[in-house]
Amino acid sequence: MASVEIFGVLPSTYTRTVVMACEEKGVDYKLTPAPPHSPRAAAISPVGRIPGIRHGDFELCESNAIALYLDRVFPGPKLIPDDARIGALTEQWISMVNTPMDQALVRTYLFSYIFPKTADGKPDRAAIDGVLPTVMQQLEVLDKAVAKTGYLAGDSYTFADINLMSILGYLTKLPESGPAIAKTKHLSAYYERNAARPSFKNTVPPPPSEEERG
Ligand SMILES: N[C@@H](CCC(=O)N[C@@H](CS)C(=O)NCC(=O)O)C(=O)O
Repeated sequence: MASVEIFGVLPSTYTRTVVMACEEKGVDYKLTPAPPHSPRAAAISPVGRIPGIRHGDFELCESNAIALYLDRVFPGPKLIPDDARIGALTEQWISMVNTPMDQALVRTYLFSYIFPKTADGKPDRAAIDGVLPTVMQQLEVLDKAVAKTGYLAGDSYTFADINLMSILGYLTKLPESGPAIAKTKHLSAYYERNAARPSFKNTVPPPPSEEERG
């Protein structure tokens, strides 16, 4: 039996981060499909969000809390380094990506393509055009952030990078953000290098279905 059972679906960026975290640490895991608000998701997350995990008799939701737990329970490379400054910088980038950036890059830009609310089901052009300046500005911020060491925090691959890679996996394929990332000085090399990691290659999601909408 797998040590950690993950409830979620791979097209969910947050679920993928937890699966990648297990891969990076060498934790034996099993992914049990559970869309948001399904009974399994709701049994672990009080707000029905994914991912959730079960480890023995312990259940936990929220990707960042799960990463912290995996670090404290399992050996393997640290997802959130112990060093005070590097650990805090890791948390800083997780928060920044998960709040303003997730809102613009994922909930608005990506979702306007994959889950448009338009009458004809076509990408929501108005929403895309409206958020594009913010998308471009955030990509510039990220380009600068990885310029120095090739990582978001310190000089190793942390949960902050895992968290961002999950989103870049989508953005590199969209018509405006893809070419914009390709033109960046540092972010494009960062993406290519980290996309070659087994944890990324082993977790490429299938296209999301409507019920997996986050
Ligand atoms: N803060 C949560 C966010 C999880 C989250 O938003 N997951 C999405 C799927 S990627 C979801 O369950 N969405 C359903 C909803 O927004 O109600 C985490 O870090 O795990």
